[in-house]
Amino acid sequence: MKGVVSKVMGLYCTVYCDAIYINCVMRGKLRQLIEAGSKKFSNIIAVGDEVVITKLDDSSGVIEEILPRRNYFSRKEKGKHKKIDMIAANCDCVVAMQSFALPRLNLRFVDRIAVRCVEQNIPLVVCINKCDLAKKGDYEYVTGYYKNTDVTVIISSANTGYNIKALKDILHQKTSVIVGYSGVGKTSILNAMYPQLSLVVGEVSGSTGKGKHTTTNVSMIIIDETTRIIDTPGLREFGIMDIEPHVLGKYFYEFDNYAHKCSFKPCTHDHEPDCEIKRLVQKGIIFEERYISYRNILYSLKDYYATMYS
Ligand SMILES: Nc1nc2c(ncn2[C@@H]2O[C@H](COP(=O)(O)OP(=O)(O)OP(=O)(O)O)[C@@H](O)[C@H]2O)c(=O)[nH]1
Ligand SMILES: [Mg+2]
Ligand SMILES: [Zn+2]
Repeated sequence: MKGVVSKVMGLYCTVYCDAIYINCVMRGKLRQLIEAGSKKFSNIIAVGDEVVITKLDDSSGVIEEILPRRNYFSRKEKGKHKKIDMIAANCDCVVAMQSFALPRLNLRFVDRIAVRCVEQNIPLVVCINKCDLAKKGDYEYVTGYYKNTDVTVIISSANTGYNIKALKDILHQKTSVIVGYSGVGKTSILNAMYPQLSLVVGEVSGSTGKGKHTTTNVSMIIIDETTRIIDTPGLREFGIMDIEPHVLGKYFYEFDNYAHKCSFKPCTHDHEPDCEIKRLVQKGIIFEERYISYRNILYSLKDYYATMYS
């Protein structure tokens, strides 16, 4: 039988199959793979993976096979021994969530998530929550930041209900994964969209503005047969250290359309003369802060690759 992994706990997974959840263990050969340690990934199975299972008499099951993935949403932090963490597999949409305050906005974090989404060809929705706490000019800033990109920006409030229906409509009939810092309201927004869920939400510390990592597991919530949402624990960092510096520009939506006009090919839009991207920044067509963020990521990748190969 075929099913989809809704939760992973070590060698055990919950698999949603024929409208029920089945606790499954992995077949020995898959376990050996895990124990041997995959070279590239820290995990070999992720929430969202489609699997073939055999049901056992006691209503548990065995995972026989992991089916090929359409895509996977992952991160890779700095460090020689750090592997790629697969956060979720087979996603139609990534929702990168932030809040206007508590914790405060940091779009550079979202930029790295955006790079991953372009690389994996997964549409990105940037949801900025807690708009009830926004200050004057905040809305304009976030919408300006992603102008001329393929990103959909939604400003929301789980507390007041603002734009909850709009987000719900976007996520309808898709498998989406919601990611972001702890405390931005990922679980709260799920409850606001689907009050019947009554998921547990947490406090944000008044002194640091940080969340308390209330959600502790990646888990898929099956809304109906076609709408699935993956809630994730708060991320402190989102690394993309597996991306080589010279290809980074390809993963910035609004750069890639114009890069053919740069004199240097490939151009990293940094030190090279006669660069179209730098011209567009000057003309205000590319938002300057996005360009600064790009250079920031570029330098961190260059530094990292230099130390890796020295
Ligand atoms: N003012 C305001 N507070 C909100 C809003 N949405 C959520 N919160 C509050 O933010 C806090 C954290 O919410 P959670 O939904 O637990 O955040 P989370 O992103 O799921 O956090 P983790 O599970 O720790 O990653 C709670 O106290 C919520 O009540 C909002 O729109 N406005
Ligand atoms: Mg949560
Ligand atoms: Zn260039």
